[in-house]
Amino acid sequence: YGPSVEDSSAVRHWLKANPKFGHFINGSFTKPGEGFDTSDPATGTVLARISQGTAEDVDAAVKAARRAQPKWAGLPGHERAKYLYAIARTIQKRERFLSVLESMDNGKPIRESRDADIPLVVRHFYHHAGWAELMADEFPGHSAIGVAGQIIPWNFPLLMLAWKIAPAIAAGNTVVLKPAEYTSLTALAFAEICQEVGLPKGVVNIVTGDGETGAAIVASDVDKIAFTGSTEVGRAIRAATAGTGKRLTLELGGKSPFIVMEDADLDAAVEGVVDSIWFNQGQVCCAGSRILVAEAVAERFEALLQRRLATLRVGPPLDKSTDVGAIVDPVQKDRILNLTALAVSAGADLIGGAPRETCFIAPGYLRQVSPANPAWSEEIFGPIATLTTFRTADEAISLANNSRYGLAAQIWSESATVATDLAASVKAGVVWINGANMFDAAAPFGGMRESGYGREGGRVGMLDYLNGPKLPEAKEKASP
Ligand code: TXE
Repeated sequence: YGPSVEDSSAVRHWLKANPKFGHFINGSFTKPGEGFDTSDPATGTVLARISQGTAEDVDAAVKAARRAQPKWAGLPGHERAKYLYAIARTIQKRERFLSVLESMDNGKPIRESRDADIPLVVRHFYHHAGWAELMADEFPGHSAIGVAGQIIPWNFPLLMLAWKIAPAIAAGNTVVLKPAEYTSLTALAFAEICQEVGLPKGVVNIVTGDGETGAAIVASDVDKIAFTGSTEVGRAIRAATAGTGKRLTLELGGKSPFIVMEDADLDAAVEGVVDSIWFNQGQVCCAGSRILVAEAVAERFEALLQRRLATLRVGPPLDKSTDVGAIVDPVQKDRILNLTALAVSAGADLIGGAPRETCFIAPGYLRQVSPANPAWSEEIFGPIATLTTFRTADEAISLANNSRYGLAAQIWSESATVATDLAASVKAGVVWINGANMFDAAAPFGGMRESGYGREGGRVGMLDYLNGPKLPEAKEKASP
């Protein structure tokens, strides 16, 4: 490792002091129980041992959250805000530590955890501190739901935690959150931050474990479930909560179209592909995984795309010059390779996309993918896009909407009229024009169709953590 490799000694020191983690319940860590190892996917090295949460652990966490909730909700909004500000500030001070920890546990390039994940986490807590302060004025007649059970995936571990916890506690709820089994470490570091800022006991509880622990949270005495993860598990959770009276929001998979019109700035669109499907090794729910390009410019676009693809550096996540890091786990790597092989046997051409050592896969894309190819509809969730050409705008729309999903869409065109007309016809929760993966704490994010329902971020996201009248559209105003 040369000088471009981020220093990981602070994280190694922390892991040495904490070889085994318990759960974070009622303000303290429990004794570590039976569990599993969490590893660095780039090297296969075991980082720590994580406890497998049982139904009893979940029950203890829910009880702690239940006890803490009335007092937490009863605090004036500006008092709750103080804690969110303190959390944001502490994460900001520990940005480097948390970025390194995230990259080691998840495999994402340090440049991404340092420049995208952790700054967005900080922004999310600052933003929601603002909502806590404004609660009484902005949400009159509303009250917190109670205790929220929150289950998150491994692709943006600390950021998904922030998306779930910040609005919930700003609104006066208390939470029991389960991180994904591959990536529990930043959630546990977050639990330490909650202790450090003196967050009242029981407001945030973290129970680690796999899908069984998740199912125990769904079955427990919580008032709401917020889930981000696979469509299959989302469906199971919907069935399990039906008829229970629990509120539910689901943010599930996607197969989002990336539409390149004839008049697009092709260089910019190529950078869009890099940011969209090769960012985070393609493990992004809203990745522009279906590239649809106008036939008239397809050849030129592909030439540029292949030239750019050849410059991407696949390498150690902690190396600051790495563009593409490791896939989160060998299971996910196999899944990506199997889906890609299936697409090739159905007639697609694979450009790039070769497997490398441990959990690495080179970025790539599949050409000549028709809607009959399994790669058209299956979420590969890796650095492999599909590419299909179209002739007219109508055809682009019908291809874009030919999906069971509806999470995001991207449109590349130099004409505002063409782009906004298309945007209105595409079925997606979010449409980006001449841009990719643009997130902000003030902008609600969520899906349509089998991508789920509910929104996270901004005013609309707050309403998913409140009981009370739905606010009229006219009440929409600038966020804090
Ligand atoms: O997801 P799971 P997996 C998609 C993506 C990926 C595939 C499989 O296509 O390749 O899903 O990934 C918890 N009740 N996405 O298997 O299982 C689990 O412990 C309650 C897209 O990792 O859905 C983890 O905390 N919870 C997605 C979380 O659900 C359960 C991000 C997500 O894991 C549970 C992740 C159960 N029965 C995967 N079973 C996105 N939209 O961003 C599992 N869990």
